[in-house]
Amino acid sequence: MDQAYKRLEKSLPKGVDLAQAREKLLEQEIETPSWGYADSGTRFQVFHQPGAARTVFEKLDDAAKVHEMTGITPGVALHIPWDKVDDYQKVMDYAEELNLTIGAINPNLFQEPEYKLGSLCHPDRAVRKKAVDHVLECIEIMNITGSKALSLWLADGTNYPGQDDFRARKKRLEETLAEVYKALGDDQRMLIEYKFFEPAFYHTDIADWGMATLLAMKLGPKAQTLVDLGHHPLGANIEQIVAYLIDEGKLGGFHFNSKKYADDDLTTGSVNPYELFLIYNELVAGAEDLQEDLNVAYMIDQSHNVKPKVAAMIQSVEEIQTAYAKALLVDRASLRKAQREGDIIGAERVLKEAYDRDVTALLVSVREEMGVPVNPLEAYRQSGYQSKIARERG
Ligand code: PSV
Ligand code: MN
Repeated sequence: MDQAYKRLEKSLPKGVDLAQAREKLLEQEIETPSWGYADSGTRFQVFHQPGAARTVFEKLDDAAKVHEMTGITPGVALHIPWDKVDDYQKVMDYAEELNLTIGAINPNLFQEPEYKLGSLCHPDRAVRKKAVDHVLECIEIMNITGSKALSLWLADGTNYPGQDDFRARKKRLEETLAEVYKALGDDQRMLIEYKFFEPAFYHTDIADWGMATLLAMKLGPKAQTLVDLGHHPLGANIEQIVAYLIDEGKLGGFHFNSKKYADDDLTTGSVNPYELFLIYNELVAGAEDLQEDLNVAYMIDQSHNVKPKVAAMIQSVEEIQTAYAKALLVDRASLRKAQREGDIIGAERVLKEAYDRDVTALLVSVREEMGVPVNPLEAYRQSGYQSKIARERG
């Protein structure tokens, strides 16, 4: 162990275990999304980036580079049909060659003309069937690729008061979801993602964590809720939502990103790193209290419209890893004591102390053990990969 690590260890409050934090960090995994490597934009413009991945295989190449630099991103989430191919075995084999695995499969229920009035909630039975068939196709892809998570997000909703019947839509959704749920294998799960607006602007059919969780509870143990950090109204206390879901055993997954206004899809930790830390604080406390692995699927879901994509992904992974490292070093005994005694300032100070702590020595030690660069973003920027893909991919 080097000097800096020892200094950090010495500076920690009694009872905060650096070696244990190190072990946890060595186990951390975060999935990256295939679509984060491809050209993307807003509804106003897509700016082409030189070297942006064009095929699922190029996306996997980029994901492999992120994993090579960080050591904690072996899984890649796919979006179907954005990543549709004739032979998924080939995708699987290529991923294996790159030391990657296929992560969550995301059905796309928002880009077909038939889905104007919804997909799984559509008033017309034939459109609902088309949507169900697509999700079943995605479960088939999970079976081939070994994916364990079906990540379900619906654009369903209405734009105007009176446009459709809320309760009828809810019933249709319960029916179609139940059909899909039946097709899941024992070790597969359905992650239900919520979002309070966009593209529907009057109501969305799964608007918040309560609705998603109610659906998940009715469906059964293989259905859980997925929290996308960009999908809450301003001011929503996401860390509380996370704590609630942990307590109910219904926290299934995360989509990490960052927002200033709404679903901005900015890179994780860019606007609100303290919120990210507070979320991790709940995750760490929840796992410690329950004394079990929470089995949460951690994924990134953001679009890099103006930042270079691979570098932006590495930057995000570092933000998440840092937030986790800081949360692992919270002095929980002092926090509980302050809470018991009604010492509000003391309790907040415990959290602030952990948030302000420099965890570089811990991260360096973890990265050395994993055999990855101690400064992944810098190493990537020096690696020449960006100019190589720009040259090769045109
Ligand atoms: C919707 O805004 C969303 O967060 C869902 O997860 C989609 O699958 C993803 O974005 C597409 O980028
Ligand atoms: Mn999402």
